[in-house]
Amino acid sequence: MSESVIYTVEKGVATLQIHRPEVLNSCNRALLTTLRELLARGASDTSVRALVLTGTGKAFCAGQDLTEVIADKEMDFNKTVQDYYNPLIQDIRHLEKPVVAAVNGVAAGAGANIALACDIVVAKASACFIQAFSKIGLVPDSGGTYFLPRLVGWQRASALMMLGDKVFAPQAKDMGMIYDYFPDTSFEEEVRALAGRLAQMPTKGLAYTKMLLNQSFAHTLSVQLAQEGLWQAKAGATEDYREGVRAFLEKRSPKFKGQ
Ligand code: T3D
Repeated sequence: MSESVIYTVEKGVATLQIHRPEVLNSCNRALLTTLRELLARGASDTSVRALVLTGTGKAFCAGQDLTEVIADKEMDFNKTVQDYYNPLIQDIRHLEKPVVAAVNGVAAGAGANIALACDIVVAKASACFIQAFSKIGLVPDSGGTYFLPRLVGWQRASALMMLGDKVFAPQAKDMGMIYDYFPDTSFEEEVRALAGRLAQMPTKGLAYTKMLLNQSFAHTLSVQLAQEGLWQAKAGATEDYREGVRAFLEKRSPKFKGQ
């Protein structure tokens, strides 16, 4: 496992910090492999009930490490995307726990789109998002052409992807690209509070909500209504649901266990 991701667990929250600050946390294959291994660790650790993906230093992630691309003259772009980026995005979307992207600085190229694949995206006020691909003649990947138009609408997505303009966190929030942003000075504290809150919630119910959202845009209303019934049956069979109702009737705060 490469040392380019720092993994810590505290109070039910696993934090994955992308750690190649000298190259703005850009991704090489070793880093992408490690990220997947650590997401799997967080997924299987029953003490972990929420995950945070963030970066060290001044960047969240500057996308693909361009020196790796240049160094490898035989590089097969499709294979890199299929073998490294796509599985990472699928892992995030299918991980049965909430994944928060805590965007601590610039998020460019695949770095921006990895963030957008997460369940809740928050950012430092000074952080920015750049669909940098067009500036080097590439197309957006890592789910960018899927998530961005769904988040901000076709026209904005199209312009951002073609122009590669920098979008700072307040503007990103205004256009619905991210959920919220926090002052730089209190960012870590706010992220801890948000993730800590998620880690106390009914984990299975959140996972089932995520699965429903994953399918939402591909379904008709009637199919999605039917799916809601099926997932509601699973949620209604959890211990946390029983605790939630008991706590409501007893007029006390629930103590969810993620079961
Ligand atoms: O198979 C495939 O490869 C396809 C997959 C593609 C996925 C992609 O993500 S393609 C898009 C790749 N990313 C980019 O094009 C972004 C490149 N970086 C930038 O445009 C800028 O660095 C930023 C706008 C992100 C930040 O600018 P700034 O001025 O704050 O920092 P900087 O001075 O440009 O960068 C600081 C250092 O990080 C610098 O190194 P140095 O000069 O101090 O030795 C720079 O070269 C390095 N760095 C930044 N981004 C990358 C990088 N090194 C390698 N790869 C990078 N992506």
